[in-house]
Amino acid sequence: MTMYSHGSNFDKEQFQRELRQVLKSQLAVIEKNATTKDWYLALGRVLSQYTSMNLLDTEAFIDGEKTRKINYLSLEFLIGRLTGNNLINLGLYEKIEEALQEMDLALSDILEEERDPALGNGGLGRLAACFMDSLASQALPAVGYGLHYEYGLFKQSFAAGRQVESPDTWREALGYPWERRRPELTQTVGFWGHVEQYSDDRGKLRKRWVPGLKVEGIAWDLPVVGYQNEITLPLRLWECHTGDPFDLARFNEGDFVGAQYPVLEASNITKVLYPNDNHEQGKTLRLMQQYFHCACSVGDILRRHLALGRELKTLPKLETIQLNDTHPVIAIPELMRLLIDDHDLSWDEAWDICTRTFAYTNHTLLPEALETWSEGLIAHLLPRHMEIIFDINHELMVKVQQQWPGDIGKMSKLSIIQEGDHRQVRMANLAVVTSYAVNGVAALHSDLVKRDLFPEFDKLYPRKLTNVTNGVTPRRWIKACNPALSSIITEKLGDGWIRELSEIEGLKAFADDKEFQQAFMTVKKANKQKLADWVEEHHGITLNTDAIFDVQIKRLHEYKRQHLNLLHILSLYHRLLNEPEFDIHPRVFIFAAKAAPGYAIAKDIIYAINRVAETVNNDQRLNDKLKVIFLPDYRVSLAELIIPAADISEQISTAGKEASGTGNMKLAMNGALTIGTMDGANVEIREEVGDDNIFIFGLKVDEVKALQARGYDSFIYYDSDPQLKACLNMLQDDTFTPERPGELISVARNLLDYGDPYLVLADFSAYCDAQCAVDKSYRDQSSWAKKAILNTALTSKFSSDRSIQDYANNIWRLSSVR
Ligand code: 73E
Repeated sequence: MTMYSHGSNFDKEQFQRELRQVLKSQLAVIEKNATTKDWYLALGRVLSQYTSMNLLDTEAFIDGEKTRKINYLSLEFLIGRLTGNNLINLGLYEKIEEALQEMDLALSDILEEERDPALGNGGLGRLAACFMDSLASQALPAVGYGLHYEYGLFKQSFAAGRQVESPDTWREALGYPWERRRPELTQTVGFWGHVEQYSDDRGKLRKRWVPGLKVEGIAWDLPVVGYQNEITLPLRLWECHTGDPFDLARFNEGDFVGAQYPVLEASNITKVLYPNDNHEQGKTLRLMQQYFHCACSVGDILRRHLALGRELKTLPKLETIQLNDTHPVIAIPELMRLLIDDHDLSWDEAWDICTRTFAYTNHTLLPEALETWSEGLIAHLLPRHMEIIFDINHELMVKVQQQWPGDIGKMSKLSIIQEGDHRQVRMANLAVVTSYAVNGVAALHSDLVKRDLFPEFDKLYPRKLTNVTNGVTPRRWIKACNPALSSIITEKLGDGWIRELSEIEGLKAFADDKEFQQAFMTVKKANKQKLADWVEEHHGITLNTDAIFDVQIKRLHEYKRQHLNLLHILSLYHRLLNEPEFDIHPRVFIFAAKAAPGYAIAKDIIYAINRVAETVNNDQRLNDKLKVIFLPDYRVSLAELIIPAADISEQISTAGKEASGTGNMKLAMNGALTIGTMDGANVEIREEVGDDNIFIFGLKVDEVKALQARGYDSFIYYDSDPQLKACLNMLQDDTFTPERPGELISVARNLLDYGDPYLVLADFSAYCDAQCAVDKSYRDQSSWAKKAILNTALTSKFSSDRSIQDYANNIWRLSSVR
């Protein structure tokens, strides 16, 4: 068996033969007619033969080891394009590039043909993808479990400045070349129905769930290629298939349409990714997705365990199930059900296994994102699971009574069941009670999880709540997306940093070196030019690469405060036009963000930015000092183009709201300076790079709380700050919407009449001051270069390899299989 890595046993002629063969035999295309797309598909198919073999070999290898395995359960894996990344990790990039060149083909053009698999919304899904890369690259045994959505996150375009959504058919007509269907892994999943009591052979009274409908879960494996180490882990995505389209009983009773209804509902289970980030809607189909995902994944984990002849009681020793937020928490009652009902374990035995198998990561404190499901809905869809949840809650209430005798308040606060007219199941409580470890995703966030979200649980289960600060993979986010930066780093330090990012600290020694500063800034300029060329080609806007490229790229959300950025732009516009003495270094403000389709104010903010951009970009009086561009369809591949070109990274959320952020890490590593609040991982970035190399501003968490407790009144800021007043007034008149005054009024209203829930106005003046400091600082190019170099040199903590090491050491207690 050939293991393809390091490109050591790569045979160029054989590869070229295989490529031509696949083109002709599988795609039915003759070479002289082949389009770049055909070559992309052929290349993907050839390379995926290598990774498929590596995947099966890794699987067999790991099965033979008695180490604990990680099962990473996530409803989202925002993997991005695979071809370029896999080539790098296989160690084949240059070799394939050369082999293709001989055939008159440009690898870079071919790579552009791949559609991003957009199987996630934002940071949470991208984190899961970075973690898989780090698990594979550090040879840790793991499987990623997710869903095989037919449609990923919607495509975004703008019509007259407004967001328009269209479906994302990421697999296109001919399928995605990297995936493999694994029919032998098919799982059966039930829904609805009822619970029966019966006596087993030995006369023991037992329960079983008789589902009203069963569907099939088909496994698709995507290869997660470790960095030049011969390891390939599976990312296993489940696709739902419904079988018999009729409920025969109802059909025979004459209810023709009704008989098909549950099947119609079930056949949509993996149709589409829910497009909400940090917001839960409580839709039945979403719960069905979650359960389908969990039933398939837990079923597969047990299948693997039992197939190796292992006993159930050794499950916690050999498998950990990491829950990526509460979205897969229904896996807990599912495992309890399987252990008790199917495998005849006692409650205590099953509970003991579950409480040593599950670990849970919390990603958000936003109340609208904390999942609760109506008890009635769960009882209807998953009747046995609801019983089990009640039983778990009963035991919890006994424990709470022991800890705080007679304290009804504590009981109602900690209960998994939220009382009220419509009782709700709190998924986070279920997760905390069951899991052996619970972590937040940045130091500040984890402190707030303890202090504000779960103070009582912290008391009830000392040491259970911990922190693992997020990270991003340096393979994709430096090596692959920024080859020019990578080469100058490697020239100075060798290429060890790709595997062990802490080695990049060696750059610190060159921060004052004029020659290296020059090289670093030349790379930055070239990356800005590359972005500018792309923008020119795709959007017809010319960008001045001498300008500061100021970037805010992330989901559109009020708490992320893109509208604070907008207000500052308005203030610059206003001052440039009205204050003859006022001058700035040219600046290009770059936005990219999708808004959830149902999030009206988020869409209004996009519209406002687009209207302002149109006016500002065409105002000749500004002498090219100010440009604003909102790039449509933000996605991983666009991030890979923007991040290397950024001078300034906007991380300006209201303190306490952004759990971590990960774009902040990618941008800093690529030499962008952060302008940010003391929120999420910004706090740790500041700790690493030092105060001189970051622009921190605004209210801190405790100040935000105090201000809100006092009663926040945004009009006070509006009335007392003429600059701010002028900006908000521009949104309310027709400056940006000629002939249609008031079209942007909803944004202003949100900040004034609706109380400014994220304290934009309170932070406005501090933000403008920080931006002023940025402007001043950029004028000294040598000092700026030094700051940028230090950002790259001092952010190795934010490698996802370090995050995974933290999980491995402190939560999973794992060792590498090497
Ligand atoms: O701060 C980010 C964090 O960096 C946080 O908002 C995000 O997770 C990132 C990775 O830890 C996040 N996304 C969601 N919750 N937190 C979420 C919630 C519901 C649906 C989809 C995503």
